[in-house]
Amino acid sequence: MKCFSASFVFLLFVNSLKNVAPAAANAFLNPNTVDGYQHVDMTPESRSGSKDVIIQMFEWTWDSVASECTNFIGPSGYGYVQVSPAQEHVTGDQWWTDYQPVSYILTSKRGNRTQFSNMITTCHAAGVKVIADAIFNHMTGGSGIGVAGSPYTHYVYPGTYEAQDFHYCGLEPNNDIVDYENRLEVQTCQLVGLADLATDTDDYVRGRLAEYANDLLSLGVDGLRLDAAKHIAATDLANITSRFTSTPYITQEVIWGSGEPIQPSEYVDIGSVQEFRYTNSLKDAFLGGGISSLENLDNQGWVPGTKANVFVTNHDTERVQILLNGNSLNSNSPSNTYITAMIFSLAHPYGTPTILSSYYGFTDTDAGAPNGGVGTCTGTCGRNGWLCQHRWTAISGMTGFRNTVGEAPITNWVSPQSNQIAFGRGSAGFVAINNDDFAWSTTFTTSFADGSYCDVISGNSASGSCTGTSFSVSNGSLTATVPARSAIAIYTGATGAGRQSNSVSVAFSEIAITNFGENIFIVGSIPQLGSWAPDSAITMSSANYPNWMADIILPANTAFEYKFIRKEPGGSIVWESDPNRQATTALSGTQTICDSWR
Ligand code: LAG
Ligand code: CA
Repeated sequence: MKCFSASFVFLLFVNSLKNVAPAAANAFLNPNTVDGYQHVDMTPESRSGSKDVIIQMFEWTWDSVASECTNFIGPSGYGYVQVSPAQEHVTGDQWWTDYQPVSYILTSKRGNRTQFSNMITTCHAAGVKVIADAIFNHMTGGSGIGVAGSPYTHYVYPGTYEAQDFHYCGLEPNNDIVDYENRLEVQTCQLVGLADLATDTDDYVRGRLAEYANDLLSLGVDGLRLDAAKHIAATDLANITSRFTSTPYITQEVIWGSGEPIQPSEYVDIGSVQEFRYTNSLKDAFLGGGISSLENLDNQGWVPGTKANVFVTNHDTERVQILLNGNSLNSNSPSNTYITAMIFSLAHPYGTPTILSSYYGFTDTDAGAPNGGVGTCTGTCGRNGWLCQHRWTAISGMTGFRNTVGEAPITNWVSPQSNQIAFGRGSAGFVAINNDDFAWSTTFTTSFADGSYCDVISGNSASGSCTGTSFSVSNGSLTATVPARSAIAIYTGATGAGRQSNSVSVAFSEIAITNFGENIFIVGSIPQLGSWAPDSAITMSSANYPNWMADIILPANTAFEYKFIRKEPGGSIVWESDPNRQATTALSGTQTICDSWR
């Protein structure tokens, strides 16, 4: 997404070349010799080839991130992992203890300095870059002993900061932020009671924060996510980042709020900015506003796409934090909208997409990582409470799509209804998203060469065949049925014909929190799933609780509907909420379907 800035600079060059001899002008106009624009913004693309997709590995331990880089993340083509904060923090089971730094010793719940360093080496070897979450705005809200053993009190962190290094804004009771329409208050008072560093007046503080960042960079960290950036004046942040010993990718958390004076655009010269208006707009569009409004996102007054870091949800919005203005689609959103919105995000050129990979935790928004923080995934599903969104078929498939289409513009956009959109990316990718409750059958116009392509939403290409649906393109025409509340996507890197066979083995996995004596079953529209009769529902195993699992042989290439039901000790049955879930079996082989109770 450097198109805008590139062509802008290009025009400036053209204007300044009017009096230059033609040969020299051509040399200037060759993009390979016009170096200026290529390095002005450190978007992930410019640091990572075409691989720009970031996975936020929320709360994963360093050892488990390292294994996952080798086993899945690298081979799947993701560009970056964004990991949870590495510095010493306060103790406690809650995930948010990480956002209360005690010292800059690199020991956290997720591992020590050696493990952190090894993770970076291992991920780099797998072709994956690492973004660290760094906290410059504040220290803790109280007193105690940190996870690495450092004692501290609110405002005194021996060896790191003394009381004189903090703001005492004097504008509100307890110096805590109340009024988000007051710039000075947002930047010099305390965010939820957290001791606020004097990043404006205290040169020692600026130097110490740069030293913390430079230590991370010295270990090979490729990028930084700057937590609570809105709470630090952009000029202060620019001073701190100017002291960095290398030029990492930077993404800044500047949560836009209606009526607030501090604007995300103030921070674009420092690096990328997380565009929360995108997050909110996707939620509104997919939950009823209509997705046809999402064609051109670079004209909404948001930060330019070249500077935007975007996501369907992050760790905060998934937990609907009160600190946030508005919220997001989440894995328990209705009608498959969480997945279709992520497909959109990976298909659309606006911004650099981050995919959250997280854990089941919506009933307790404070809950820390399951399984001691050791991330576990099998096949395309999570285990032990983890969701492993980065393993879901559509997400890894669309990452391949994005890597292939690169910066190609949107082509062949159609939207016959407000909840049906389809578009190409140059001649290398094509996606159709149906956010209606009924199937969409039509013939699309694409810029594809004739051939047989794999749908990367229902499967992928393996050994020259498609494990899911395949589509043929002839004279640019693609005739397809896009299932209700789903999508289809093809790209030139995933080709093959579908193989016919009679049956497939489908591994169902449903995350459901149950009480003792309750059991989860699956029931559905086809005889193999009990033809909707609860008495004929298929038992699921709780051996991997809270994943309830069943491997069921189903007829190949068959559309069906299903739901999970909970049978209670007294014999009563609780059904999942409407609508029915829908799926189509693959043409052959095995298939995994991952759901969570709704
Ligand atoms: C961010 N945005 O500006 C993070 O994305 C957000 O997740 C962080 O808040 C916040 N900055 C501070 O880094 C999280 C939790 C808060 C939690 C805070 C500090 O959302 O709930 O506050 O981290 O751990 C917690 C308690 C508060 C308490 C505070 C201080 O929830 O009630 O006042 O700790 O003790
Ligand atoms: Ca501040």
